[in-house]
Amino acid sequence: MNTREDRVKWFMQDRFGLFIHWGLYSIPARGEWLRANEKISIEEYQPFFEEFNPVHYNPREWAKAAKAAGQQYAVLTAKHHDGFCLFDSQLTDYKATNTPAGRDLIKEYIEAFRAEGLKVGLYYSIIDWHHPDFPKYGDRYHPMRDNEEFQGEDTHFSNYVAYMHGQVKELLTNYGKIDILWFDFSYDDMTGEKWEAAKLVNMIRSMQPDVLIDNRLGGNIRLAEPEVYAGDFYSPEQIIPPGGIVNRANQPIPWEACITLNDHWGYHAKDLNYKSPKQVIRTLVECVSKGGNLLLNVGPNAKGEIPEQSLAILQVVGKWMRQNGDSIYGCTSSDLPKPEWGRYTQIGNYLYAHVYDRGIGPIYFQGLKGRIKKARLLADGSELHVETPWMAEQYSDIENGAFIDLSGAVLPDEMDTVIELELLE
Ligand code: FHN
Repeated sequence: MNTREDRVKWFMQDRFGLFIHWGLYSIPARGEWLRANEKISIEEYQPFFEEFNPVHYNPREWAKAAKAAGQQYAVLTAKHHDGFCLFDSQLTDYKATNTPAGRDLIKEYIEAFRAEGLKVGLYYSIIDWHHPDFPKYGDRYHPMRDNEEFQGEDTHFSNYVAYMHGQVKELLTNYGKIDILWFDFSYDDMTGEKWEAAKLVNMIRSMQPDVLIDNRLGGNIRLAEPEVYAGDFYSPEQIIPPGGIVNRANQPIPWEACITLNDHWGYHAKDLNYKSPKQVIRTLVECVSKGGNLLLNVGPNAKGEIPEQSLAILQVVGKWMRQNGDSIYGCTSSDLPKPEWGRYTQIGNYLYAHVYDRGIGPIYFQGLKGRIKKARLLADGSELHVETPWMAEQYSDIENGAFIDLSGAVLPDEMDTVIELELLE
């Protein structure tokens, strides 16, 4: 019986993944919540099913872009809240193989990303606004939540639960080894055993014991003895937990922050509010400096193309990762206090100083006097010298501090200049 600690080893090493939100909602191009936000009925949404034909869908290109960005795994929406299945499920007709696309988009994604050496995850919405037995009127989010036509409707939620479990079984049966099952999301009383989550997870573990599961089936992953369905990692969204995530015994637990590149998960044609490559790099560093992962999202359009703006950001991030990936992969938090000029990540006796603020004079390393065996600029491997310059003699912490004088008034990389410090054992 493998443990969570066994299962998450690769996850804690890989640190950086690609989230992909894609489906029928890419056609109206107003984000994946448009049915709920605009109270769109199944009938009003049906034209997008009739039309869906991503003629430029080439997941190998997606995989190459992710790999070049330094991402080590990916998570693609197999089914989002609208209930549309990108995979060839035998339990519904509401699937990509029945649209003009006529293909199993998940099969192609998994084959392509595996071929590029990336691990493959599947996002699966436990919410389903298409299934007839999912609660509608009075539900907190359902597109028909206020439509009195559905008041008193006779639904059989157990039918939906059986359908949901059956689809998860399909995903774990028909596509080989799946590395992550990313369930989304529980709310109000729609949580835990409402989904028959223990039975679901026991089935998952019997089929693919190594698959990672997020914490959105319900339960409390921070308990000393979490429920079987509480998951393998915590999944903060659009936020980085200030001090990382610990359980009730104050022990760090695996976590992954999922963050959009603009302000929407699914494709939104008018949302051009993209983060800069610098923001993405510093977000990734912050996650790792707090013991977590970053799952960075793209929302491909109706043609199956990742937006150019997203690709451009990923390319810049990838260049930085090629030079500085050692300060991310397998790294975690340091016990040292956060320095004024940036952040630390660490793996064993290698401490990585992520310098954001050049400041004036030498870079000051509190508490590291006599502890640094070697210092290198990570990007090019050039030697840096640890020495106490004259001006520090009178005005700085020469008792406990170490100093590195980066020549010049500007940093070699204003996004994040990384100094590799090999510490004495
Ligand atoms: O409702 C979803 C949303 O569409 C998106 O999939 C995010 C990604 O984590 N999860 C839910 C919102 O918390």
